[in-house]
Amino acid sequence: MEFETLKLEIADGAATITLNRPDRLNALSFQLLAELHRAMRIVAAAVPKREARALLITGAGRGFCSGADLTAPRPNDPQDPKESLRDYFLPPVHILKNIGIPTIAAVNGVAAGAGMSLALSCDIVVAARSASFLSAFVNIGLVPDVGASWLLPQALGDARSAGMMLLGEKLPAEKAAEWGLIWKCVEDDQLMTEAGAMLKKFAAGAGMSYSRIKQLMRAAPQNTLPLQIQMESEFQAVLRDSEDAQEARKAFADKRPPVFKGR
Ligand code: T3D
Repeated sequence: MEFETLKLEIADGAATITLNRPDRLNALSFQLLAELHRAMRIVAAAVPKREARALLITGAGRGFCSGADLTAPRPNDPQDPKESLRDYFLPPVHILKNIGIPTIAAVNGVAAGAGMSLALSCDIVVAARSASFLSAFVNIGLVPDVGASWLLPQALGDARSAGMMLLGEKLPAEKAAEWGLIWKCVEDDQLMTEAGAMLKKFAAGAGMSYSRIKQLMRAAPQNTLPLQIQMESEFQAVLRDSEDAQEARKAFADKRPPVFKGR
C-alpha cells in the first residue's frame, strides 16, 4: 500500500499504522492527515471481511506524534481554520472512534496536541516509560482540540485535566497510568512486545463481543442506567446464541482454548 508519511500493514487480522515522519516527531502535516484518513478507510473496509480484527497505531523514531505540523510549508492550507479541523484532523479520528474493532495506541514517545488526542482516541493506550502526554495547545495560544477538552476531563476529572490543559506541561507515562489516563506504562524495550501481544489477542478474540462492548461504552455517558441495562440485554440476547458463544462454552467443557470466527 503506497504511503509516504506512514506505513500500513494488515496481516493475520492485525492492522498496524506507523506514523512515519520521525525527524518531526511524526507531526501531523496535511499530507500525513490525508494519508491517515486513507489508511483508516482501508482498515475500516477490511473489518466486515474480517481481514482487520484489531488495529494498532504507533510512531516511528523517538516520538509518537507531536500534533499539528508547525513548521512544514502549507501550500494547500485551507483558509478557514474550521475547515482544517473538519476536513483533515477530524475524519481519521472519527473513523478511529467509531470502528468496530479494538484499537491500541502504542505510545513510544511524546504524544502532543492532536497527537495526544489521537492516542487517547484509541481503546487501549499502552505507553513506554520514557513517553509523555502533552496538552501543547495552550503553549501556542490554542485550545485543546480533536476531542482533547472532552477526553481529558472524562478520564481525569476537573483538577487534573485543568492542570494539563492550562499548564501545558508534559505528563510522564508512569503518572498517566497512575492517574488512569492510559491502560499501562511499560519499559521502553517491552512496548512493542506487549502491544503486539495485545494486538494478536484481539485479532483472535470474540469480535462480536468487542464491537458490542465498544458500543456500550460509547452509549453509557448519554444513557440512564435502565436504558443502558436494556441495551446490554439486547446485545446479550444476540450474542448468547452466536456461534462464538457456543464455541466458547464447548471449549470450556473440553478444557481447550476457543477458536472464534466472529459469528
Ligand atoms: O487547524 C489547526 O492547525 C489547529 C490544530 C491544532 C492541533 C495541534 O496539535 S496544536 C499543537 C501542536 N503541537 C505542538 O505545539 C508541539 C510542538 N512541539 C513541542 O512542543 C516539542 O517539540 C515536543 C515537546 C513535542 C518535543 O520536544 P523535544 O525537545 O523532545 O524535541 P524537539 O527538539 O522540540 O523536536 C524535535 C524535532 O521535531 C525538531 O526539529 P529540528 O529542530 O530537529 O529540525 C522540532 O522542530 C520538530 N517538531 C517537534 N514538534 C513539531 C515539530 N515539527 C513540526 N511540528 C511540530 N508539532
